[in-house]
Amino acid sequence: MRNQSPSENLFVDNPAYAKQAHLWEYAQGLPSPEKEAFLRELSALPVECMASLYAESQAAQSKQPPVLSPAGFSEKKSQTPETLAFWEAEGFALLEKGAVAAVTMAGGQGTRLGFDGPKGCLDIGVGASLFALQAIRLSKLSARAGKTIPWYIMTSEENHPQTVAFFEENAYFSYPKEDIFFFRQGCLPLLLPDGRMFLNAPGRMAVGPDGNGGVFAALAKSGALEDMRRRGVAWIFFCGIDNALVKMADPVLLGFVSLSGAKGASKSVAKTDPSERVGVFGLISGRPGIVEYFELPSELANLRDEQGSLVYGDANIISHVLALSVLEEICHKGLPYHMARKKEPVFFPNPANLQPEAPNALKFETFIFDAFVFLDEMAILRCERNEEFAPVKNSQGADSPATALALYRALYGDMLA
Ligand code: UD2
Repeated sequence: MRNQSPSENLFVDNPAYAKQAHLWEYAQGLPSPEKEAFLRELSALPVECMASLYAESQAAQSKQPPVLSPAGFSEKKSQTPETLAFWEAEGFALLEKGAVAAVTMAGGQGTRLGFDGPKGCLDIGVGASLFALQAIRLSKLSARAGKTIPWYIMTSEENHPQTVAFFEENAYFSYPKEDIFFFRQGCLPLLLPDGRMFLNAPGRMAVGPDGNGGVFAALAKSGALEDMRRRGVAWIFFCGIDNALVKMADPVLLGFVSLSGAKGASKSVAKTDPSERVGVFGLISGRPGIVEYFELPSELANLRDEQGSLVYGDANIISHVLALSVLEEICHKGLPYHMARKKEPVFFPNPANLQPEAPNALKFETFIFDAFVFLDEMAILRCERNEEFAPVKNSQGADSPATALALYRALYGDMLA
């Protein structure tokens, strides 16, 4: 099936395809060779997978929420200078051995930002793009360690060409080209509320990146995981592209996890208020995990302890470290899918809606932090928000380039750091 166009009887015999029969009709209206090309694209789409995801999403409304309990954390500001220096020295020893890789997950569509192009190309106003800031930070660490940190950058099908071109136009920000590895994540079709796949432009199926949890399969499939093994990597630092203060491959975090005995660690910051759009750490049915902001019941989001602090107050800032051995286990396991509603132009089927004003499509994605369930323990290091977290999510208001710039300037002034 994968290597040939679907025949009409597939749309009659296979229930998963029957729901997508409108796409067969659309193809019949195309002149050759567009028709053959479209049917070939259709044959490569995971139609059965989408049918089961849709069925699960319809049943999910009745699903019991997870049993959540608070996760312990270590607070960075409570540590003595000697302890922090010890963690940092341990982290640098790993960097000097070449035992650490950095992975930037930059395949998101950045819809809320409204920026035309990959989000990493955006300069929030410091005189360098978000990609450049990460390159500067990795370069400084590599120089201090005397060893270049291999840097793996996840892109999506949609933003891959622009991302690579941006690095080439900027001479890889003086980072050794042989130590930068771009790899594409997978993509999935979006669905209309009735479960049908659709086109967002003439001849173009509406598809999107499969979530930052797609990083594991993409690392394995692209050869990046093998490249890490070949380089002797033992620990992998994961971050997003949209935190202007991210401490790339932070030696303190690396030492913290290496000395903790855990095979994974992550940074948190104290959540500002119950409604903040961040995932929160916790134990989900006793296993390490994070509950995403749009899945945390409001009574838990608002739950406070006797001191008045939020019980689920450790916000995820996407600064994770995982042992390579854990990665090799995760890459062969599936992660659960989460469904979100988003605005997506609909060209076909009718009624066409090329500028939806409200979310009109279902998007399915996996989350990197769902892999934490495979860890017996996740060491959490609660850090200071003003030193570590300046999200760039929205074009205006909270978590915007302007708020991130103010946080950046407060910490670094006019320096590029
Ligand atoms: C993310 C976290 C959330 C919170 C918040 C803080 C996840 C799943 N959620 O929410 O818990 O901490 O950030 O800033 O991590 N990305 C990809 N491929 C994709 C989707 C996303 O590479 O298919 C990247 C994206 O480029 C960005 C990061 O993952 O660097 C997070 O983006 P998001 O939009 O998925 O998550 P967000 O901001 O809603």
